[in-house]
Amino acid sequence: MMEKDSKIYVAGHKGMVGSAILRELKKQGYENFILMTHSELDLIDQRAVEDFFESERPDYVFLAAAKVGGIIANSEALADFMYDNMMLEMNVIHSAFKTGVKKLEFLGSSCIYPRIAPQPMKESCLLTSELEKTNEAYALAKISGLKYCEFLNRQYGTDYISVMPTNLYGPNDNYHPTHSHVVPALIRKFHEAKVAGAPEVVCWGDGSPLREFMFVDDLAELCVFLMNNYSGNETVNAGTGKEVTIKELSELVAKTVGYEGKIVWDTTKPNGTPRKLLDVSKAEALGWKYHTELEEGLKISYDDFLNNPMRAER
Ligand code: GFB
Repeated sequence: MMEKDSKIYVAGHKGMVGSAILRELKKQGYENFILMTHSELDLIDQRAVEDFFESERPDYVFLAAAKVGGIIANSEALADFMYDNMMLEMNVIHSAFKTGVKKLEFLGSSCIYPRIAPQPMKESCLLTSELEKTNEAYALAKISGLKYCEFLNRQYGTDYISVMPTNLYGPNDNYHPTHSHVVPALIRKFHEAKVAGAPEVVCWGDGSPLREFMFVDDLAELCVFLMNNYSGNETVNAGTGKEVTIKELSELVAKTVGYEGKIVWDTTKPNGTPRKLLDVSKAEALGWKYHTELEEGLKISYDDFLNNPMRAER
């Protein structure tokens, strides 16, 4: 169990997931944080990361830093997604190990599971068949991170855990027009179309893929819960257990934003994996359940977009 004054390092605290974990920790009364921005500490720089851990010696680490992006960003920059994520994970996890961090939690993604896996996907389907090609590099990096935690536990008896969230959205998301994930991309597209009075909005693919979306604050609650209540080599899935088609999502975002024009589909853009629904029975058996429904989470996200215009510039 973390003490309220334990020294906690949240890697990636400026991002959507890291900032949500920090909010949750503060809400629960934790107060002793080590926080480094990207310009203060480049996690890809092995020497810098080692020096940082040597001098700061955190008790607990949440590893939420990652190079992330949507389907196009992933598929266009396969090499960068692999290198940046592998390097930063190995640097942080290894330095944590060398300096005796009590517990580390590594955050991954549901894209670690095979493209065509039995649905909903259990933690045990990891590495049972081929990965989805559009995010193969990112998935391989995330699999390496979770396996490195497992291998340290097995070889050296550490207490490092991992959690694999489904598609996330929420405050502090990245609203880049082409490189973001589908929820922030659609919030921006529909908002800009509404303001411009545009007759139609173009969405990618054919609208048929099924996706599960979870509000990031629900994940943050689970992350803190697992740090305090879970130990084990197998990862823990984090999701809602509910899915919608991308077409249904687009209609919901249009409604949230108040856009009444037409939605058209650009089938030259990839659909990605046809379906990726997580089996969340393990997290539920541990005593956690999501609580923000998609409609409500989208309203909060749209407010965040409206109140933080700089986000759209990223
Ligand atoms: O969120 P997204 O980029 O990633 O796309 P994935 C989800 C679905 O939404 C795809 C469609 O079928 C897209 O074709 N889509 C429709 C759009 N319109 C848009 C749009 O304007 N922007 C975007 N981005 N999508 C990612 C992985 O896969 O999931 C990452 O690439 C990561 O590795 C993440 O794991 C959670 O769900 O397909």
